[in-house]
Amino acid sequence: MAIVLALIGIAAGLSVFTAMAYLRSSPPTVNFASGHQAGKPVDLTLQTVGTIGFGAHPSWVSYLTQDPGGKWVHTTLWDVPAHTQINVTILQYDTGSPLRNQFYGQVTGTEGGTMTLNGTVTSLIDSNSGNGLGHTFTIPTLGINVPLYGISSSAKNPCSAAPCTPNYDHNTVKFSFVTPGPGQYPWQCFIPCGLGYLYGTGGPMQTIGYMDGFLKVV
Ligand SMILES: [Cu+2]
Repeated sequence: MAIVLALIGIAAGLSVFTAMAYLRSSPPTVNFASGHQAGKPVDLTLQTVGTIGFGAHPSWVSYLTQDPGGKWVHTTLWDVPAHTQINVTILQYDTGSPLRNQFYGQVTGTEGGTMTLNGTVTSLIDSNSGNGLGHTFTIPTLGINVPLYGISSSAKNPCSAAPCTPNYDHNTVKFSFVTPGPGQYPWQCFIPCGLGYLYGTGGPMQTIGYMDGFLKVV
């Protein structure tokens, strides 16, 4: 009886430990803040892909982050310095669709209220024409929204697994913004791109490392 009880106790302990380890696990944070010289802008390069192709959910859409060494990391968490200009480049490899809420077709909160889409200055995308939007880059608490134009659904050379390289069909979006004081600012995509989940808003739309993350201003 004592041995059986001890074994049950050990099994219960292991189950709790495993569950906690899972809950503790989180994508890594890419550090753009340490060694930063005051007054210098920070370059933040991201990509958005239709299928990540590896990890726990290989079929999910995702963002990826390029670390300062140039390596692509599957994460949406960044440490950035306060009161600093962030020059963002997003390589958008996914197809698009019309928006449910046209509000997210506007560029807001960026320097000049604009972005460049493949080099052309733009402040609005009409998602009902052309390829529609693949994703958005949105930081609600800072009023920042940037719509990411989709690639053509008949693109000849789409990327099927991340990290994608620029020889695959993509759109290049660039914009800048200035970080506020220290704090954690959640950001996310507002296109319901969680295919196969209720209203497209589950799965990758609810998971840090895929379609949402934190701008950690330090
Ligand atoms: Cu998305």
